[in-house]
Amino acid sequence: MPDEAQKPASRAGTAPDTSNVASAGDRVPAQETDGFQLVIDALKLNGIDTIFGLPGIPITDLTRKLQAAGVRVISFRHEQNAGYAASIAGFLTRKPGICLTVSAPGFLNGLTALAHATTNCFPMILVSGSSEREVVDLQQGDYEEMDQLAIARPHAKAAFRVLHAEDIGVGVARAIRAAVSGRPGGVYLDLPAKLFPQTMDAEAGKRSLIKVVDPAPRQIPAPDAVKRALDLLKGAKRPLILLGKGAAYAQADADLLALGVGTGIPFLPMSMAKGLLPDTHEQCASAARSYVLPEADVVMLVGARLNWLLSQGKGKTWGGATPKAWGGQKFVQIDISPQEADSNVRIDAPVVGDIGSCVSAMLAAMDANWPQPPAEWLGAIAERKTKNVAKMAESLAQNPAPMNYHSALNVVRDIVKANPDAMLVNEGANALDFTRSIVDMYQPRRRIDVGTWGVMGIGMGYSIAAAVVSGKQVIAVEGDSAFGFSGMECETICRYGLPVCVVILNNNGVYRGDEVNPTGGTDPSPLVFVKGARYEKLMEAFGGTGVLATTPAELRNAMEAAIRSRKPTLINAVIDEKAGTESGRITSLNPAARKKATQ
Ligand code: OXT
Ligand code: ADP
Ligand code: MG
Repeated sequence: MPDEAQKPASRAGTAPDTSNVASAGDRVPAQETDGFQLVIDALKLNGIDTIFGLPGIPITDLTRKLQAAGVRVISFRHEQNAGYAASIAGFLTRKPGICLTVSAPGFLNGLTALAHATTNCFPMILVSGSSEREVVDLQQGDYEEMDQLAIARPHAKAAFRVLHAEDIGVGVARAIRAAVSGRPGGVYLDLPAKLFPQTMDAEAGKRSLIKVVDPAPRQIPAPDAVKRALDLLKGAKRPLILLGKGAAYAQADADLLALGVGTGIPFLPMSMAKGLLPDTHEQCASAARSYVLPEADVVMLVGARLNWLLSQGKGKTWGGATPKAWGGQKFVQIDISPQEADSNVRIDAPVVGDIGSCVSAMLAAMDANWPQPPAEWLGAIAERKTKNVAKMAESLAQNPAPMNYHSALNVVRDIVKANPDAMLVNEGANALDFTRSIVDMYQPRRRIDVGTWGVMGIGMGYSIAAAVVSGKQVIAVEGDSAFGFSGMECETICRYGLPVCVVILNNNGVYRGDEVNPTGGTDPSPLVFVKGARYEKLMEAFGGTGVLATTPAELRNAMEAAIRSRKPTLINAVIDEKAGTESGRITSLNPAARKKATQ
């Protein structure tokens, strides 16, 4: 260990504000470097060019120095939104998204997003400053005292703390590898305040940094596993390919398309896999979902887990006789996690590896005369699809006043069709579920939403990250409740001048806006908000454009103008407050509603 690094770092006291160290940091002698600089150098060496965060003790100076060093620092109004931004940046780029926070409360604000990243298999690193270890461990009441590492560990794929400047290189390298290798996830990196001003010899510091080689190594599937899967698919009478967000993350788009088209097997995308193959593709079975799941005899899952979103692979959704009964399908599962198979029902042909390698191995092993699925199966699906599409077309053609979800989303559907490259962010309950089925997606990784937890609050963080990392137009379709979780980030959107068009489907409440207080008291129902709230003024307050839209024509004009101008825009689309249903399409998961339904 170099002598300099062994020196006890100068204690910043119980309130270790290093924000004054800017000038002191600048005075680090040329032959020396410090913790601030090593963190920046380690990140830059590994291609990190953007940080999402919120400054304060002890990382204020780190944010300044990162910016001075050419790293883009996107500064948020709340750490949770910065964390969601980092998580989706990781999903979109396959590089760990970095969220930088202060200690205890800032760390906790970011922690939800870290857990969200782990749950959704997104690579993210939450980097938090922390307080004086010795004081924290003796619980002597430090400024923002908290044992952050211990708290982060159960919510992260891995958690590390760096105590010495010469270990920064290893700490950052370990965090990057843990986030992106194998099944991606959230990683916590704890950087105590007194690490930053620690100095060491500059040359030794440089040598201590690690540029991670091959951070997400390919994982090649075993040839016999590939053969087993192909044999099962080939023998199927009613095969189905189910695409999940792991398939979108893998960025193996051309091979997936080749596999889909080559086998002729109908495919069903989970919400964030929409667009991997266009929703308008003739093999897309989205409009026949409730038909294909119970009817298919062999289902190949590609980067999708049989969790609650797929009824754990059993029960009525899959044709099982009782809620827990297996429907009789056989499953192929392509996944990078060897432990995923059999987590709910038997997987007859697990294919363990990265999706890119697995799909290309399958393509290579398929013979030229691969049989197309039986015409009877394809015909039955087409029939169901035609029926459902016609039913939807009928609803979309109506023009009620006030607008309902269909008439408003019919506009969004047209705008997305005309701008297939735009990013669509989506949250809410009815606002989520109707958008998913009404708005077709045409390109991979263009739809990002509430994910595995069905979490509200991702809206503005996702929008900001999507605009920042892709440079594309963002359209965020938001329930009015959902928007409230991150609405203050409209200021961030305006501050950075991002091309984000927020459309709030405003029905005055959670699910519906027409509930009343059963006691007749003056407090409103817990499910409703101020009637006729003027959300558009929030964007105007920060210099963006705000529009109140009460008709589809007004909504269309406002969206077109937003996309033309690329100016931050918020459109408050007024929806009939009676139009929604409780919990959207997952009413059955709601205990009270379930009770009512069975009474
Ligand atoms: O086959 P059938 O006949 O069944 O028909 C299906 C398809 O075939 C058909 N379809 C089509 N037809 C024609 N053409 C096309 N193109 C087409 N495509 C599909 O349509 C139907 C439906 O298809 P779908 O959607 O594919 O199928 P289905 O059965 O719905 O799929 C099942 C699921 C489970 C995969 C799907 O439903 C799904 O992905 N669901 C996700 C649900 C979810 O995550 N919801 C969010 C959570 S709800 C609740 O928790 C909320 N909270 C609590 C809360 C949360 N979440 N978080 C935090 C931090 N705090 C609190 C809150 C507060 S929601 C919420 C706010 C709500 O209020 P808002 O104001 O924001 O929103 P509003 O409700 O609008 O007021
Ligand atoms: P969805 O919600 O869309 O069904 P899930 O989040 O449930 O998707 O599933 C994603 C799955 O994809 C996870 O099991 C994860 O291990 C897997 N996965 C993520 N990235 C890859 C990859 N590059 N190769 C293979 N599997 C992956
Ligand atoms: Mg609502």
